Amino acid sequence: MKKILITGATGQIGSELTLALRKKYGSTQVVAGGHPSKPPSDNLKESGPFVIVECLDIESISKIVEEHQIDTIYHLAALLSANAEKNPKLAWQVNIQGLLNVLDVANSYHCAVFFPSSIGVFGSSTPKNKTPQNTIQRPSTIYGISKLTGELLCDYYYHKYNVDVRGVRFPGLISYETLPGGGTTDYAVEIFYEAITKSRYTCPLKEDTYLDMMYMPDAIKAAMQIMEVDGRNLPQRVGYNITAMSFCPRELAIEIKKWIPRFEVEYNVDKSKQAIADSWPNSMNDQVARREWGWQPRYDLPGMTKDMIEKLKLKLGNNRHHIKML
Ligand code: AKB
Repeated sequence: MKKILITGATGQIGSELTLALRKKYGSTQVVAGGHPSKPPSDNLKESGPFVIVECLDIESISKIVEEHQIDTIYHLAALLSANAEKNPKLAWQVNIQGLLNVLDVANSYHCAVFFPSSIGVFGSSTPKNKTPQNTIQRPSTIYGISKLTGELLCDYYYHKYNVDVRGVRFPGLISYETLPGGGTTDYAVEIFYEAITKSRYTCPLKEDTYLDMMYMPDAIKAAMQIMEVDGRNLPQRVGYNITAMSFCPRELAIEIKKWIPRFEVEYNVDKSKQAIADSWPNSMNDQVARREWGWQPRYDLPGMTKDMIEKLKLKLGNNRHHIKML
């Protein structure tokens, strides 16, 4: 039976992954680890063990792993791309030193590790369309540099110490439970909140900026699935390209308008976010993940949009008089 620790459990992925893992393995088997700066929701705290984990303090991680007899760590704590650009040194500390600490603890206590990488590992010299699994990687953002270094560190710990590290390159993630924070792809979540509450949205990216995206249920499925397959079938191990859809803000707005006809988008480009988005692929090729461990997304753009609007409508309650009946 797995005993799991999740770092960054109060974040966008962690808050949903914790509940999904508790449903599968039992609530006492999954320890949610949060940072003091981001308190847990009632649901997260009440559905199983919650601890404060400070990833920059290796003792804090070891203590929890030992006390709870952890054998698997989902290491989600990280700074996202736009925030990382504002504070590159902190991003390096959190994203690299934090990962090194987790890998060292995993090595000492024989834990498996899940490492979430990102489309950010690619840069402007990478082929932009259907970006292959293995290709040119010269990221120009500190976030991308930290994620690419993270992938290499994971490879190193696997080959040198046999630490069972696995991971994927997530695209932008869209969800209704917990807001993302400080990412370049956050617009694809914010747009739904604003569409429902105000029927208007001011987008920080140009209307024709294509990026890979994924609905959270698919991201959770990927994170759970890759940790369950036989490791001998994972020659790539970390940094698997995975994607579910590629769209630009204009196409997302058209899809939302099908449900909220009065919805309007204007564009006020944030230069820093646009530069980051322009350096990332338009779309990734995820054939290697499909072939090696059976990766298969469920949600496309229309399916995700319909579900997001249905779920957010329930969550946000009142302000939904402009929404066409689903
Ligand atoms: C970000 O925008 O920084 C993240 C990512 C694509 O890794 N959502």
